Amino acid sequence: MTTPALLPLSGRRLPPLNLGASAFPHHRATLRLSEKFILLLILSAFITLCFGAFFFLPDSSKHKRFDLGLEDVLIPHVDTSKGGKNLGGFLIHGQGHDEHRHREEEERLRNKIRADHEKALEEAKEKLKKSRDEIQAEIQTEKNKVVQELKKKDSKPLPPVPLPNLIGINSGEPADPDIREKRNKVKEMMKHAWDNYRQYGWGHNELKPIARKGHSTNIFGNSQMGATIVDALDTLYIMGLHDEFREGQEWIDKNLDFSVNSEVSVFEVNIRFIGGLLAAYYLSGQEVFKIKAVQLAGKLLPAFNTPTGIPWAMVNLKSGVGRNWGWASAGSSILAEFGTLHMEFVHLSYLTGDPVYYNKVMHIRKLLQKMDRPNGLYPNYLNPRTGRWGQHHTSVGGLGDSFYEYLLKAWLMSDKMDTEARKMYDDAIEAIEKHLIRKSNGGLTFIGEWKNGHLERKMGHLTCFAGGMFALGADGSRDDKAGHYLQLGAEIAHTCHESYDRTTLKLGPEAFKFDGGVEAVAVRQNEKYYILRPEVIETYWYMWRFTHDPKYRQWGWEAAQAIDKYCRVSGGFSGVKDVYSSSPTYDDVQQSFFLAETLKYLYLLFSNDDLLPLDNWVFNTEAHPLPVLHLANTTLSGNPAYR
Ligand code: DMJ
Repeated sequence: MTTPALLPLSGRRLPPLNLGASAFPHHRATLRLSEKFILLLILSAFITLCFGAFFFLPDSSKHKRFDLGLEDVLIPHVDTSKGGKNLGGFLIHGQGHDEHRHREEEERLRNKIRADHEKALEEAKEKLKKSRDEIQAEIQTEKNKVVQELKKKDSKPLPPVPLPNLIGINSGEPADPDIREKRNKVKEMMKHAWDNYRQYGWGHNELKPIARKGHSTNIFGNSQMGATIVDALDTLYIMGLHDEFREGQEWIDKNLDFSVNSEVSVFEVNIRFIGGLLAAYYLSGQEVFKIKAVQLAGKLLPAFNTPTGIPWAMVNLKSGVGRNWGWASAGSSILAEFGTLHMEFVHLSYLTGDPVYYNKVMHIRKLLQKMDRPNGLYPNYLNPRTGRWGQHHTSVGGLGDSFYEYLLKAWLMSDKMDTEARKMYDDAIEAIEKHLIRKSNGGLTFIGEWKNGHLERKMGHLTCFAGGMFALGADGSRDDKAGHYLQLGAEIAHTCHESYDRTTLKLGPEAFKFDGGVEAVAVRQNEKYYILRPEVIETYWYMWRFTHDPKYRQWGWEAAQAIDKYCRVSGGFSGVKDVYSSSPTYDDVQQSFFLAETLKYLYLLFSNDDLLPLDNWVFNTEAHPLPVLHLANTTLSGNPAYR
């Protein structure tokens, strides 16, 4: 019987090879030469091994015992009649009797090896009878088994950790019908954003609401990591959108895979994915989120392999190779990126009991503490190879912002135990007030940018988050200046509201100036866009929580209405290119932070304060709530096993 020759993968046809009837009497071999060669090699290696084992087994007469895991030496027994001694319930046999037993045992083993050998030969013969497809299918099955095993190993439950006090995750319903209605409207907007993403962009990072398809940018690398799903989870949860939450959880469980050849932003992945997963874990208690967060964190760790330990901006999740953005001053890492890892990394150490994450972020802090700061300011750029500052540019907006935020929040998150972080925050804010914060001619307080000894009188939308930060840091401030910082927060909130109010759409531009008669207005065309950013609403919410001044709810409602009127399209929500134009064009992107932050802060603004109270929760820079860790009298690790 002959079978047709197989076509090798290379496409070159090889003649069939007959291994000979003596080796395989009933079958003429029809495998490729290379396959046969490999099989023969394996076979001969196996035979050599068996014979080797057979002849070189230890000689039992020279040894009192050889332990093959058999019960030949210590046998639980109490019968002492055959010359053995009973020691504590185990019988130790006399020597003559032993030798006889060992000879028998040796014979038994020889027979076993012979039988195994013959069985293996039979199996190998069987294998050669199979077609190439059958063999490949078997190999694939084996591979799948290994992958499954690895997956199981990877998703092993982590050691249980006592969860911190999770207060206020299901509350916040306002009694006032007007406020309730506004809150419901925000929830409806969330549903519109989610449903359209669900329908047109599911699994993609973001949505193009006009083209009605998936969207992504280089911060997420080149793979579909479902950024919107992960970013939106906790908002869905607090809004009580539990079916949607479950859909997201299911997608994450089945599809979120970090073993991809994709170069991602360490900062963005940390704040959106790790922050989002951790918050979802704390709110829902579902292990899958914690496991995924830890898996992902493991993939980010190679980014820290730099001469200084200051991480690269980007890392390839598969290879672990890191690098920095081409545009960043002389190959520098960015302050707001490497300085915005602390909250998530401390929680990772808490949940896993593994100090590796904590050590990484504390190393960054120690390094920064040792460095000279021009005018007490932190420049935005730091070279991870040399450990020297790059261009002397300081900003509380883009490139700097969340570094300051995380100093304050590290202190809050540690139940105010991390006084080192608080001191760094106080020092930094003092220098910022001195050099960057000014009042415009029209009386608007603004935060400018410091560029090589010169103050640029321009403020970014991103900088508007600082109003909320000043208010949040007021309590506990140096020299008891709580009133001063709450006031500063209110002034920034007012300025940012003006930047919205002075536009046609009542939505804020990306950046606005305080120069030559211009007050809180964008001048350059490429700074007139609004991309669904949260910072101004974020500040309204913090100010509302600390003052309960109704104007903050009023301002928040104005923003919500403007978003609904000008950014809502039938396929979701889109950014607009010019907030001063009465017929705006869309940028056709529904940013994941719109669901994570903008809509969450709006919802919280129209909820009672008992929803995620600030004494118990600290929001990461992507608005993902993480619980305060009450670490007094304990170590960082929440797991008693590590204490
Ligand atoms: C968000 O991803 C985060 O708030 C980040 O800190 C900076 N800005 C965007 C939204 O504007």
